[in-house]
Amino acid sequence: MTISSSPVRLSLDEAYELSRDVLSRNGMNAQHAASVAQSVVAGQRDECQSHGMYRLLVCVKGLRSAQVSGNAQPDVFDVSAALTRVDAHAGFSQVAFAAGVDELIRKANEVGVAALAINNCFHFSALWQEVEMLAERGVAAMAMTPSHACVAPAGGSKPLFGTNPFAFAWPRPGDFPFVFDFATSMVARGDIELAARNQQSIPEDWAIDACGQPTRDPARALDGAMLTFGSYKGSALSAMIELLAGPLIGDWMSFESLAKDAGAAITPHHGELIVAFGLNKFGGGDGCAKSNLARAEVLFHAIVDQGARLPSQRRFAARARSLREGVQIDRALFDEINAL
Ligand code: NDP
Ligand code: PYC
Repeated sequence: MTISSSPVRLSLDEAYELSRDVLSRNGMNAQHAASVAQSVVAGQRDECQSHGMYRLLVCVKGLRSAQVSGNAQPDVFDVSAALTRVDAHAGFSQVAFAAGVDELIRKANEVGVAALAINNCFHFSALWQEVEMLAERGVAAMAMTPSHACVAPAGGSKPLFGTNPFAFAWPRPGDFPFVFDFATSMVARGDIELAARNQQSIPEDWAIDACGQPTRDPARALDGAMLTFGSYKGSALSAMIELLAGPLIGDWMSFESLAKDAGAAITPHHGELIVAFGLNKFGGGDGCAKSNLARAEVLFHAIVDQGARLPSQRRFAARARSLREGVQIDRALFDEINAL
């Protein structure tokens, strides 16, 4: 028998059906399975490997641990004219976001600025998915969330912060929105996990080992502490995310999420904060939104005109490729997913 190690190519529909089936067979209801499958396939489609179908492994681990609910029905609370809160009841963040997003947009357009606080969710997804969708629906938006403690504050050597991503999107009429989305660590932890799976070394400035020494070994990095990007600047941003998407919204910080995990190594359990801005209320009101958007275009063109690229352009190009050709998955990962 020949054992193939070549990557597997799937159409987007096949990737979605496989992901949804794996999640359903492991206890998710139809709504959860559809929402989470859509999210991991979007990651795979945009060639964000660390937040693509690889995440099915940890999703299933969480479902099997019975700590994650695959059938929670989120509750939506109309807290004030500008604030909506969703209790995910220990379900995945994607389902909670879907429950609150319409209210967030409505309030941002009515008040000018609005927030969606998601509590009590298991969170693993890339944040661009949410802010990009918000910008496509006409509002500017930012999102942030903690994770599990695995990043040392600048100047320290022990895991305290999560990889704490921050994402922002701005609508561009007739084009993809302007979107950036980054971990406040040097890189997402998922990329170090993938390097460990593939036995690849990592750059020396990503992490330190358990003795506080720089390391290129992903396994040692996972046992040690990751580093923030931009030294003390990324460190301060990461702390801000802990505060705004933690105590401000009454939810766990990364070190608390990790303590609750108690070695189970499942998806982090905490909250998320999303803020949206209604362009029709700021900058002179409704009549000025169009010309304000046009002025923003001058900035984007000036970036590109000097040879720089806009964030997310790699992703959008990958998306176009995947829509044409389907997605490619590492054979070992494909086999592991099938075994689930
Ligand atoms: P990257 O460093 O790969 O990319 C960060 C951003 O910078 C992207 O928007 C990227 O766009 C853009 N970018 C990259 N290179 C350039 C360039 N040369 N010029 C302009 N823009 C550029 O991402 P990270 O490793 O920091 O994070 C990866 C993902 O992990 C994020 O989506 C994040 O949400 C997710 N994550 C989720 C967590 C969670 O708890 N849920 C925790 C941590 C991370 P492009 O994609 O087009 O390259
Ligand atoms: O890749 O850093 C990461 C991550 C943490 C939680 C989800 N993704």
